Amino acid sequence: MLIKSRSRKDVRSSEITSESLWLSRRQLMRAGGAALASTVLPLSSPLAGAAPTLTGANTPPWLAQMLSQISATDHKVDEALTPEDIVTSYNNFYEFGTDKTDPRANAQGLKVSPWNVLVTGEVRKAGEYHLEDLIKPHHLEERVYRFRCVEAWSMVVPWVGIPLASVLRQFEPTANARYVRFETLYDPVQMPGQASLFASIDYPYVEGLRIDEAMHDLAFLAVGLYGKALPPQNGAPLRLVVPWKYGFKSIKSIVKIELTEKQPRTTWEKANSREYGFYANVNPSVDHPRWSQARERRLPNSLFSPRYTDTRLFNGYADEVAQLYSGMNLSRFY
Ligand SMILES: Nc1nc2c(c(=O)[nH]1)N[C@H]1C(S)=C(S)[C@@H](COP(=O)(O)O)O[C@H]1N2
Ligand SMILES: [Mo]
Repeated sequence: MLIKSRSRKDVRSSEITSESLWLSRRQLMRAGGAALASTVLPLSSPLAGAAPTLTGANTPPWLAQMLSQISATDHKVDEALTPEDIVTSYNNFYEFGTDKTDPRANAQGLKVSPWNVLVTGEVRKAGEYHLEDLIKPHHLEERVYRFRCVEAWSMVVPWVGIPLASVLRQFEPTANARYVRFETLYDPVQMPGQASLFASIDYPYVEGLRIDEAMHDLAFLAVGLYGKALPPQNGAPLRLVVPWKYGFKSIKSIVKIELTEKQPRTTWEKANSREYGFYANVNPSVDHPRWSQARERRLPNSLFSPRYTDTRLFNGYADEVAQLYSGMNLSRFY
């Protein structure tokens, strides 16, 4: 994860959707969802046919249906949302290239439906699941989380999904399950970054959590953002969101979930364990070997409006998660 100097075009003002505009669109969508729910229209009806403007053209019907009934929750922050156009155009998804604009340019062909997730290891209900069978038993909720990359930029994103714990419980973890290991799709035909001879990391991308971290209510599996299905560049159709950890823990396009007894080796730890640890908890007083973590740039920013803010311990979620790490030396377990 190199820090690259970015040009001001990354934050063109024309790309910025105002929060009020987004909110009014959101209300429209809720209204549409309520209408759908009360009249029980067949999915082939003209009204359902109009849905793609709200949910995205490649959204499978089961997901479109669930997205029309998102429940809001208490998980909000008192900060402005990062505009949707920034969230979906300034990305890290090395499978599609290492420049921030590469994922949006190169990921649009990713086939996200049907999508299977292999569940293995220390679970009673191992097997290969259709994504919809994992998601449909639940209710989608919206969670507005701060999102802090190890590269010292941050966003505020309205994710849509379900708590990771609810999904993990479906698999009935055994008493030996002490960690959860996640894997991204490996498909060099669809993911040109995986075919590159100059790939800077090993594929498939692997991430992991301790079981108590994974079971924490804030750990979230996202299938959408801004009320719509996840765009490919943001990790469609299923990605992890762990708001108190650096962004690289939030693995995208998950095809495998394994419950393990031993701590999994993760991609960035393998690439450079001195710079990227397994825990990767956001911590302003533990610097990256090559830069300070004391502050962050809140996107969208520019040369003339850098929008620096102080980074907070556990990204501002210390009240919720600090007890997971009581007694641990956070400089040693970074
Ligand atoms: N498979 C995969 N997952 C990934 C990455 C990646 O390169 N490949 N990048 C990570 C990093 S470094 C960050 S900051 C976030 C970025 O998520 P976003 O593009 O949705 O903001 O995804 C994380 N998940
Ligand atoms: Mo990141």
